[in-house]
Parts: sequence; structure tokens; C-alpha cells
Amino acid sequence: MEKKIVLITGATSGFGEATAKLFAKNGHSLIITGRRKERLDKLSNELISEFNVEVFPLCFDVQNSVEVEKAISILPEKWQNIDVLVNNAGLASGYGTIQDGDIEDWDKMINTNVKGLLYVTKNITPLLIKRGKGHIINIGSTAGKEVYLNGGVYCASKHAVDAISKGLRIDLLDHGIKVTQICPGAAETEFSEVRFHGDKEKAKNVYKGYQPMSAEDIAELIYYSATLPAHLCINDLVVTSLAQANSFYINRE
Ligand code: NDP
Ligand code: 8X3
Repeated sequence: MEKKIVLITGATSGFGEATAKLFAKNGHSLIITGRRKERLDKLSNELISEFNVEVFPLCFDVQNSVEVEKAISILPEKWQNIDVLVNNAGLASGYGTIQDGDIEDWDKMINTNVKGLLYVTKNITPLLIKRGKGHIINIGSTAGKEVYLNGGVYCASKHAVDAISKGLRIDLLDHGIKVTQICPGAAETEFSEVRFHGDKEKAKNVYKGYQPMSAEDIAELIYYSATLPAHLCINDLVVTSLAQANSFYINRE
């Protein structure tokens, strides 16, 4: 199989980390990103020693447009031949109504999930256009399809990802670049710990009484989407565990 260069944002945990491992296991080269440098370096060493692949770690905060541009501009020429961009970095911060909302939480979600995804995309897309091929995989959410109580701003940010994915697909149509959005329901990662500001008990309760998806489940779908024949593109994929019908109904024991 053709060896790809895959850039994954938010590879220090959850979906991003599992996806990096799966691509590495299959011999692909990886640009892994995140803010936590120690985790990036640890993952980088692990991928190199376990799978004997090439890895380029890039430490930056997607919220900062200057940092994003600077980080991507230092990529050596051979690393600029990116085949797949996985726009995965993202978070929910806080859980509550808009009338009681915390502006810092809102800023974090909108700046990361919406503006951060746009900054990374703006900097990588010219590299794909230059090569006349490539694939952008955006991690949306069921929260980008439905709106639930106490999740208004997170849902708004993921609805924006839904719109951006649709818009990008149109913008890039005559450049031969695929755009896929993957919209998972509940998956057990560090996501809920981050949402509840480190409260492990509250985070655990989100996944109580049913089998949620795992980071590895989502990695499989990202990998599958990225390795389809050149003429095929999954545009939009909503995926939940068997126990979850949608954002509102989960079959708990
Ligand atoms: P995790 O918290 O486990 O991972 C989130 C990743 O995003 C981390 O690697 C983190 O790295 C990175 N990240 C967060 N903020 C920034 C930032 N400002 N700059 C750079 N990197 C950042 O959560 P998941 O793996 O679950 O989440 C991944 C994506 O999936 C998110 O977009 C999330 O919204 C989405 N999602 C999650 C679902 C779930 O149930 N888990 C369901 C549907 C969608 P670091 O902190 O090192 O910067
Ligand atoms: C994460 C899934 O249900 O917490 O995007 O919004 S949910």
C-alpha cells in the first residue's frame, strides 16, 4: 500500500492518539500535534520504536493563529507532502445553560473547535492544492447534528464543524481533495474529564451502565475513510455505540 503522510491534531490523547498508533502500525508517516510536549515526545518515541515509522512532532495550540502558521511553516520540504489531515483537536469545556455560562469556557470551545480547525485547515490546504490531491477528515460530533440541554455552546461549535465540512467540500471540489466529516456519539476518552474540569467521578458517570465507543473504534473509522479507493469519499459519517440511538437516548442498565 502507498505510504501516506498523515497530520493529526490532538494526538496526545483519545481519538488522535489511537489514530496515530493505527496509521503507524500500518507503516504510514505521522505528523503528530498537541499542546502537551511531554506526551507528544513520548508518543513519538513509542511510534518510532514500536512501528519503525517516521514521526514529526509539532507542539502548538490550535487557538493561536500565529503559532499554527509558524509550526506548519517549519515543516521540512518532504514533510509538506501531506496526504491526510485529521482535524481532531477539540474539547467541551463546562456543562450548563447559556444563561449560566462561563465566557472562558465558551472562548475555549469556539477558539479550539471552530477557529483552531480553520487555522490548521487554512495552512495545510495550500499544500494539498499544490499536489492536486489529499484528504481532510474533520472530527465533528453527534453534537453537530442535534442540540441537547447544557451543551448549547459545544453543540454550536460542532454544528459549525458540520457547516465548515460542507463548505470545504464545495471549495475543494475542483482540486480533487476529499473532505470527510466523522461524527461520533459518546466515546470514553479524556473528553468528559476535560468537560467537567477534571472531575473524574462526573466523567465516569457519562459512560455508566452501557458500553460506549472507544478511541480505537473511531481510529478504525478514520483509517477506513482514509484508505478507500481514490475515487471514493465518505462525506459524512455519524457513528454511535449500539447502546446509543442519538444524543438523547442511551440504553443504560
Ligand atoms: P481527548 O480529550 O482525549 O483529546 C483531545 C485532544 O485534543 C488532545 O490531544 C488535546 O491535546 C487536543 N487539544 C485540545 N485543545 C487543543 C488546543 N487548543 N490545541 C491543540 N490541541 C488541543 O478527547 P477526544 O479524543 O474524545 O476528542 C477528540 C475530538 O473528538 C474532539 O474534537 C471532540 O470534540 C471530538 N468528539 C469526542 C467525542 C467523545 O465522546 N469522546 C464524541 C464526538 C466528538 P493537548 O491537551 O495536548 O493540546
Ligand atoms: C461528544 C459527544 O454527546 O458529549 O461530542 O456531545 S457528546
